Order: sequence, then C-alpha cells, then structure tokens
Amino acid sequence: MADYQNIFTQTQVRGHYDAGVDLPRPDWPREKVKSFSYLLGKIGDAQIGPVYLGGTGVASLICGFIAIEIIGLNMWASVGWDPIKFVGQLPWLTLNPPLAEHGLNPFPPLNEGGWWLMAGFFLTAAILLWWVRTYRRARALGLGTHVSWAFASAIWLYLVLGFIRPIMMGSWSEAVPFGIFTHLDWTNNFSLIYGNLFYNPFHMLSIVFLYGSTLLFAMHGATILAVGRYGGEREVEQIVDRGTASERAALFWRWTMGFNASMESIHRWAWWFAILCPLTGGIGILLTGTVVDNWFLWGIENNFARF
Ligand code: 07D
Ligand code: 07D
Repeated sequence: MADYQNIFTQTQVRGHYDAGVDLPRPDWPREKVKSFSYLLGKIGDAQIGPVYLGGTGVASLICGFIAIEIIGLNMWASVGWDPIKFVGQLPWLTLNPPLAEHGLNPFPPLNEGGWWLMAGFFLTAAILLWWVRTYRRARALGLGTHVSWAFASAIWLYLVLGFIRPIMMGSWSEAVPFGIFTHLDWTNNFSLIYGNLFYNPFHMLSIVFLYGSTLLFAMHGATILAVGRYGGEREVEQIVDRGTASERAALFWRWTMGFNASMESIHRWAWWFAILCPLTGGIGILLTGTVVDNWFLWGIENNFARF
C-alpha cells in the first residue's frame, strides 16, 4: 500500500479508496461502502470499509443479539420494567445461573436459571461462530490463523468457567452469572470458597503471562515508536533489509538488558504470553473443586504455604 501513517504524521495521507487485494474467488460485494473518517484517521486507518458480513458473521450477530436481549430483558424485568432504574442500576443487575437443586437439568424453570441457560447457549454460539469467521477470513486472505488460535485460548477459559467445569461439578449453578458486579462477586467468592486462589499455581502462571503481556506490549510498542523516525514501524521489511531503525532498536535492548528479541521473534513472544494467560488460567479453574478443594491447604501439603 502506498499510504504511510504513524503517530508523528501531521497531515492525513488519504489516497483513493482501496478495496483490498483481489481474491481468487469473488466474495461479498466489497465496493458498496466507500467513505473516509477524519477522526478515525487520527487513530488508525481513515478508510471505512470494505466491511465483510458473510454467513457466519450474520449468524453470530443474530445469536449475540438474542443473548443480549434475553439478558437485558431479564434485568429490566427485575426492576419492574422501570427504564430509569434499569439504566441507573445496570451495573448491579444480573441474570443468574440455575439454582443448585436443578443440577445439570437442561430445562430448569425459566426464572430459576432457564433464561440463563438460553442466554448462555446463544452467547456461546455467537462466540464460536465469530471464531469460525476469523478462521475463514484469514484463510480467504491467505494468512496464517494465529489470531484464531489466540482467540481460541480466551474461548477455552470462557468455556471452562461457564460450561466444562459446571458439567464436571454436576451443576450449572457453578457457572458465572451475567452481570457486571455479580460476576465480580462470583470471582471473589470462588477464591474464598476454594481456600484462596493465590495459592493455585495456575493462577500464578496466568498472572505471570497477564503481567508479562503488558510488559512485552509496552516494550515493543515503545521500541517501534522510538525508531519511527527511522522508518522502524515497517517491521517486516526490517527483517530482510536491516536499516538503521532495527539496528538501533536491537542495540538499545542489548545495552540496557543484555539481550534483544528479533523483529520477528518479539511477535512470537507476545503471542505466546497472551495465549498462555487464559490457557493456564483455564487449567487452574478446571482443577478447582474437581481435583483440589482448598488451595491453601494444598499449598501446606506441598510445602509452599505456611500458617
Ligand atoms: C478492553 C476489549 C473490549 C471488551 C469489553 C468487554 C461485555 C459485558 C455486560 C452481559 C479487556 C465488553 C463487556 C460485552 C456486557 C453484561 C451484563 C477487553 C477489552 C470492554 N468478563 N472481570 C470486566 C467479561 C470474567 C473480572 C469488564 C466477559 C471471569 C474482574 C467487563 C467475560 C473473571 C474485572 C468484563 C468475563 C472475571 C472484570 C472489563 C467472559 C475472571 C474488572 C473487561 C465472557 C477472569 C473489570 C466491572 C475488559 C471491571 C472486568 C467482561 C469473565 C473477572 C464488563 C465478557 C468470570 C476482576 N469484565 N471476568 O476490559 O471493570 O476486558 O468489572 O468470560 O475489574 Mg470480567
Ligand atoms: C475472561 C476469557 C473469556 C472471554 C472471552 C471474550 C464477549 C464480549 C463484546 C465486542 C480474561 C468474549 C467477549 C462476549 C463481546 C464486544 C463489545 C479472559 C477471559 C471469550 N487475580 N481470578 C485470573 C489476578 C484474585 C479469580 C486471570 C490478579 C483474587 C478467579 C488473571 C490478582 C481472587 C479467576 C488474574 C488476582 C481471584 C481469576 C484471568 C491480584 C478474587 C479466573 C486471565 C493482583 C478476590 C481467572 C485461574 C484472563 C483464571 C482469573 C489476575 C486476584 C479470583 C491472570 C493480577 C485472589 C475466580 N486472575 N483473583 O485472561 O483463569 O482473563 O484463574 O490480586 O477464573 Mg485472579
């Protein structure tokens, strides 16, 4: 592409409308939406479109819409259909999973968890369909499927929390409620019930990769911005045509910490750190209540926790 944009660009470079690369098989009519936004151009690409809807995209949006409707209408009903209370109390409103007495019954009474199961079904369908969309769009463009596998890692934790672990525990009541503060309460209670999640080694690992991801992201983002004046944001070209930007970036990290990643490997570092955060987290949640009932006592048994 001929356009050049970075955070130091004072004027917005705006060429002709770019419909993207030609693909072997014609897909969605791409030329319908043709517009530019000055404000979007301030933070990224100014061009709006081409937007791809496609079968799985449309199906996902419909499922997502149904899930949000079920959750929203249940919340609204819980404040007696008062619109002011609905908006004012939104962060505290909730749609809870089935009561414990219903176990894994797939059809509990609607007001005792039936609506939650239905919303969960449609939300999960929406998320999985969106995953298929990321995979198929990547393939259609001849890309690797790295984004899809990263997304799959988040979906793994989501499925552990709301589907796999509840099934292993024999009750939907183990799952997370749909609600802003109630899902925080659930998280806090989960830690308390199972003897302090801090002593779960997989929670520790998940935190390592969460913190590590922000650190790597900050280091990489900062490095590339710092060498932007030497064209360093054209990272891939710098792998094969090592201009002064890449050399300076590498030297900076060798000077300051003795080692530098390469223009290519830094993205693998970032990808693995991001993926390992929910991957290890999901393992930790799956073990809780199934294999280990109290992480603090488990820590004492394994000689790393002390009274
Ligand atoms: C910035 C990309 C944009 C995405 C956003 C999220 C919704 C929910 C509400 C149905 C980084 C959009 C939110 C569509 C609509 C209703 C009622 C991503 C960015 C802005 N949480 N959590 C939040 C979810 C769990 C925890 C915020 C989802 C676990 C803690 C938001 C899930 C546990 C804190 C949210 C999920 C847990 C939050 C901001 C699913 C352990 C906070 C999220 C599907 C992992 C923070 C009030 C964000 C907060 C927060 C959404 C699961 C813990 C509402 C969709 C059960 C401790 N969570 N969460 O920016 O401010 O993500 O809460 O699994 O402190 Mg959570
Ligand atoms: C939630 C993956 C699912 C999301 C998906 C997205 C939509 C929205 C909308 C487009 C985030 C779907 C999106 C539907 C579409 C729009 C607008 C990923 C999700 C598929 N903890 N903790 C973690 C810390 C404590 C607890 C992970 C720190 C306490 C529980 C993380 C601290 C207690 C769980 C982490 C701390 C406790 C966790 C999450 C400090 C509470 C989990 C990683 C400093 C009092 C989860 C093993 C992640 C986990 C988890 C960090 C403390 C409880 C590393 C830093 C002791 C129950 N905690 N935590 O990627 O995996 O989440 O644990 O105190 O389940 Mg914790």
